[in-house]
Amino acid sequence: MKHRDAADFDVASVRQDFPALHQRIHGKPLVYLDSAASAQRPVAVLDAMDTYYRHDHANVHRGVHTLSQRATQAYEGAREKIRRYINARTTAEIIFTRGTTEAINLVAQSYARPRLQPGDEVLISLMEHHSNIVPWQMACEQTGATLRVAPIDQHGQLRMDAFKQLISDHTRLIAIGHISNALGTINPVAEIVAFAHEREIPVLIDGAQAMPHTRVDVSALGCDFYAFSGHKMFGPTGIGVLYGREALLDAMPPWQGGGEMILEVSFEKTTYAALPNKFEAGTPAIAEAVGLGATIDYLEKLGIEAIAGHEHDLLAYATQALSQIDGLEIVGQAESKASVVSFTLANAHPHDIGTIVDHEGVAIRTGHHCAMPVMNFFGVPATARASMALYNTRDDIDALVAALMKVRQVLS
Ligand code: C6P
Repeated sequence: MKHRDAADFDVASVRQDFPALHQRIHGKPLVYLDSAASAQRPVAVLDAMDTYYRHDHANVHRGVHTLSQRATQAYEGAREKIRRYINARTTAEIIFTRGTTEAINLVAQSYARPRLQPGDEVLISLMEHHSNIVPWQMACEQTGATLRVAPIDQHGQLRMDAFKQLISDHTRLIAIGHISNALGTINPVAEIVAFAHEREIPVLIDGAQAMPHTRVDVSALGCDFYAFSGHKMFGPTGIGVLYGREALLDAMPPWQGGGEMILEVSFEKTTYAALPNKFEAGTPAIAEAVGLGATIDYLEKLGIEAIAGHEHDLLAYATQALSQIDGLEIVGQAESKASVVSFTLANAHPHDIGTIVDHEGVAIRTGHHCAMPVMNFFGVPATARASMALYNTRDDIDALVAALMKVRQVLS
């Protein structure tokens, strides 16, 4: 994807859109550097959800009354916005889920589980988030299939040679993260899909960390499944999306039963609704879908290429500034990276780092980032992670650096 020049991006005006950023923490201005865990929401998203609840709320797809029709239009309108944004062919391919985790579990249980047999293999990589490991482990345990794990190198890059070698006649599915949450590495997903499809192997992409940073065009990528969460892309929690190719989704059985997903029910036989409803049992997260639709409008207004340009500048600035700190090691130095910097600081446990910088108003995440195999690979129990988004500034990085100096002072 082409970046636009960072100078084109009016970050001061963008920051005005995010009320949560304008507060003091322990008496210091908040510096929010934890967007990879969950991003903040712009007013446009908060307002869309508020307006929906104040004026349009009713259950969807169920009533002929006006409010139910309005709610249905708002909910289905959000689905159409998402379809257009990621360039899916039809709204039948856009399944609302609770988030990335639920989307991956849906594919593991409804696509993989009925197909996998002993001797079959699912291929993932070592840098996956637990949400793109455990569902496959479970499906493999349930079926007798084997989970294969492609290695990474010391820079935190996927070893493509080894990855390709691990693909065999036994590989039934590849599940790969678009961007690593623990390292920031951007994986060559288009190359992986092309290589896999030459061998007729379907590919699921975990896009949780990609949607806030990069253009995602599922038709251009050609992937079979793409999973993401609303809350990492400035939308609400409790909503996410599974994109799936219609032919695959059509052939999959529903994974949860209940209202919404049926055509006809009798005690003898139940028939299922058409896509996408087949996979949306029960009353959905309507306001959250509306909020996610508003997020898409917001991202389209700013332009993802301009956002990426701004973040590219922040990443370079942060990498340079943090590297100057004595005893600080950046974990994950891939050539192609999103605006995530994981690091360790000599003689400081990441949790102590997180607590001390919080007292300086700086929010970062510390821990294993739900990527324990990555921590094991680099031989660390945990890292500190600063993750930047469209509303961060170079001043935020300076504040982090100053807070880390405080850590050194306190712990020395
Ligand atoms: N990563 C982080 O701090 P959910 O929780 O379903 O919205 O997303 C799960 C998930 C899946 N894949 C990747 C690559 C992710 O980064 C995440 C969530 C957060 O890094 C919370 S652990």
